[in-house]
Amino acid sequence: MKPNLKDLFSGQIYGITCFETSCGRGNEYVVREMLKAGIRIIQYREKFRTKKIKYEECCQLRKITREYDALFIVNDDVDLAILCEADGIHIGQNDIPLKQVRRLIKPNQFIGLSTHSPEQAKEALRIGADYIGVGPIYETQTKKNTVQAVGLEYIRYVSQNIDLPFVAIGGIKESNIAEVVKAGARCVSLVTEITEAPNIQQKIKNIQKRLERY
Ligand code: TZP
Ligand code: MG
Repeated sequence: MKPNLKDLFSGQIYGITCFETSCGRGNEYVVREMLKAGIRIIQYREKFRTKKIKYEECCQLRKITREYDALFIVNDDVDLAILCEADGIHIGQNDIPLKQVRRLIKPNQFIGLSTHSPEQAKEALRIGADYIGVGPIYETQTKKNTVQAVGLEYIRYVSQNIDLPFVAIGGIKESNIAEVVKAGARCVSLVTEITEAPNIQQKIKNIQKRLERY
């Protein structure tokens, strides 16, 4: 059975790996810090590593996330998601079409799709995405060649019109998370804010406090 993402995405931080911004710390260390601080959704997203290293890291992180009963999601690589028995796969607008990804994965695996506009959100619902990414909310350096920042208005639109779990992403920091939550986000992803933090667990605790307040 697929997990109930509506509940699992409620009031949560969605953790994403990013070796480039992790200040030399390995993904295993960073993910363990996230899990120790209470994050229960981890996405493996590495754009500049060989397939072999990605495979090895995914297998390792799959094991660790199981220890914490956390969801493990692989970005882009459907083959890796299948091989490491990830809970889900996350794809973008320019990846293999969702319908085809569905043919490859197991019935209990879910698919997340990045969206950047109301049209894409409606289409995601129509084609059966299990959850959507909503962003980039603010300008971000993390995603190269990315689309323009979509702003808080898009969060409002999705929270009011699209009946799918979603994660808000892109340029979100401890300092601006309040307005993201106020706009309707119940699940947020802060990539550099967390991976760059000298004390990752403390940073996550601070963000969690702000999430709880709204
Ligand atoms: N998708 C939209 S923006 C983004 C992704 C993967 C990167 C977000 O990184 P940051 O550091 O939280 O701005
Ligand atoms: Mg992709």
